Amino acid sequence: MVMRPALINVMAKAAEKAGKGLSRDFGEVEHLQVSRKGPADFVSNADIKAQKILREELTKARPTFGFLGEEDDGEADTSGKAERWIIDPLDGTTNFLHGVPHWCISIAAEKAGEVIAGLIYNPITDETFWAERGLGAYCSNKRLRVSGRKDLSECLIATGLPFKGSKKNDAKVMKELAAVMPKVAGIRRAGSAALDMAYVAAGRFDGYWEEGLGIWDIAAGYIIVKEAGGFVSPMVKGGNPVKDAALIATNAEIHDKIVKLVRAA
Ligand code: LIP
Repeated sequence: MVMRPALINVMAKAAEKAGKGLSRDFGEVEHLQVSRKGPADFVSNADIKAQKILREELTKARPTFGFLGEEDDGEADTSGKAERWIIDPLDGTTNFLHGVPHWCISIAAEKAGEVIAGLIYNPITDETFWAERGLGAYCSNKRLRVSGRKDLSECLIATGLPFKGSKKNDAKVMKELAAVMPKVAGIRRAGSAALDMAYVAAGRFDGYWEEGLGIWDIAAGYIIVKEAGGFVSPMVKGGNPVKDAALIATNAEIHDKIVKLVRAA
């Protein structure tokens, strides 16, 4: 039995409480697909309710932390705080909206501008991916290690593709896809950046790249991949993968090859 650090226990407790509400709401979404307006407003409310629960629980446990959540619309309370939470209460929103059971809650703790701990909770599979700087990465109680695949032709790579209204450079993403796709065993666009990164840490994906994200999508995944022995680079040389919310995350063996293909596209 792995002894989880106190900070991780705080994050896990908050995620599990918010996850209960989201799981209940997710059960409702299927019935709403046929409604004239569809479940968009219902899902938006579910997202906001989850963030409210997370904010209450995390602030109760660590009152000195600032809070940056995806649903804050600029009300980020992080000014002058040495430590802050970076939260995506529902990552994989479009999956959730369509009743696709692949979404999660992502919580990162940042101290002096560096991510020091991350937790990604998937209520559908009851998997809690977590890591704290220097203590390794875990899925529930199982130690996580990235895959050992070296041959790109055997690798499964995830990414995020453009969609109406996304903040991506569509033409560049299509060039990246054209560069990577023919060299690998498969590409997956699963719809949750946080789970994509958790899967790299777990060795399920050998690599992942995406741009045009929010810091809340990838902050937790960043530390989990690194503590699982993976490498994370910015999309643009000299950038910051977390602050830019545009990154390439892979196992240790294929990193340089994937970075070269994506950056040169
Ligand atoms: C989503 C990411 C996904 C990305 C979408 C969106 P959300 O996060 O997980 O990978 O392609 O643009 O950012 O909006 O579901 O929290």
